[in-house]
Amino acid sequence: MLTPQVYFDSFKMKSLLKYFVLLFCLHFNDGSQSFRCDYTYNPIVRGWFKHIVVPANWYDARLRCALEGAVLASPTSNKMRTEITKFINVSGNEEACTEIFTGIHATFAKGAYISVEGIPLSKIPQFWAPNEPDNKEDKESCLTLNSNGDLADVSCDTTRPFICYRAVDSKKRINECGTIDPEYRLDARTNSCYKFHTVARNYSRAFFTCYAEGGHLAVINSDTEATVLKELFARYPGGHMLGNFWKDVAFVGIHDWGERWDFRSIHGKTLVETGYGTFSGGEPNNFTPGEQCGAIYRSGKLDDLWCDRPAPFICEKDPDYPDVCRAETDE
Ligand SMILES: *[C@@H]1O[C@H](CO)[C@@H](O)[C@H](O)[C@H]1NC(C)=O
Ligand SMILES: *[C@@H]1O[C@H](CO)[C@@H](O)[C@H](O)[C@H]1NC(C)=O
Ligand SMILES: [Ca+2]
Ligand SMILES: [Ca+2]
Ligand SMILES: [Ca+2]
Repeated sequence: MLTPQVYFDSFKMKSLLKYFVLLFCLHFNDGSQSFRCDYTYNPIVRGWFKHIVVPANWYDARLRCALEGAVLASPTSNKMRTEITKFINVSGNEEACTEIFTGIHATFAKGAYISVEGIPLSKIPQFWAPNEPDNKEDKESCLTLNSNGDLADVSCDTTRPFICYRAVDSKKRINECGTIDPEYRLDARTNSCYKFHTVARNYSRAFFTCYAEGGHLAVINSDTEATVLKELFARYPGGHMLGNFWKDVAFVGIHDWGERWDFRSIHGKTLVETGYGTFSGGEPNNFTPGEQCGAIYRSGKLDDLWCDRPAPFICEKDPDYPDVCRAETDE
């Protein structure tokens, strides 16, 4: 690759115009070859891998990768199979942890196996473990890969470690919020980034979603930040949200941690320490059958809300976390 130093040495011979063209190209590649640093770039498959060692069921594994901006990795080619298998061998020691979930599944229709990217099983190199596939008791619709590179069908509700994969995509750029997700926007008043989720989820799922995106449920640290969130909420009228749920309240990062009425931020501080504790009139009211999770009304004021019922929610993200890494490519 042409470094700026090398370039300056040959500058005399080039026109100013070419210099700017080169600068533009370097800058463009910079965006296209960058991704969050918790992923490792693999030049052989021209993509990024992350090994998630805490076992999850297949549905959570798929969602986690998707929310991180990747896909649940599948051995869709011989190259992918070899590289994923190497990854298992390097990272897994225990016998039980050397089998991972792949993105190959038949959760839409029994027996109709496709990868999460939509590649049918018939186009994928198939090496099966002994006595597999057996669709035991007609309950196995997700495929695992072991450290020999062999597949097996297992129940999607069992848990396995897994690998997320992101192919290099020159069209997607890392934005000012340090993510490829264009819905995160920086607010200069707080120097934080925010995303309003109109797809309603319960508190646990909402927390999971913000976490996977590299953020957390919004923690309101000042009156100013409450105003920022109030303005954000105003951009999403109820008519823009699909589904049957209450559209004037959105989950944020406060919770009673199982201690009724003792609301704290999800980062462990009291609301006073956090910097904002203004509840709406009559709230918190612990409305039947009990409200232990925190939310804001369209007014920007706080409410206690049912944890298990879906609601829209707001994620907050530090523009510098997770770090963004540039791939060592020769382009
Ligand atoms: C991974 O390890 C297994 C045995 O532990 C071995 O059979 C297999 O060839 C290894 N795969 C790679 C890609 O190194
Ligand atoms: C939250 O939603 C997920 C996904 O729909 C569901 O699996 C989980 O049981 C729900 N949790 C609670 C506490 O309701
Ligand atoms: Ca099986
Ligand atoms: Ca904040
Ligand atoms: Ca309430």
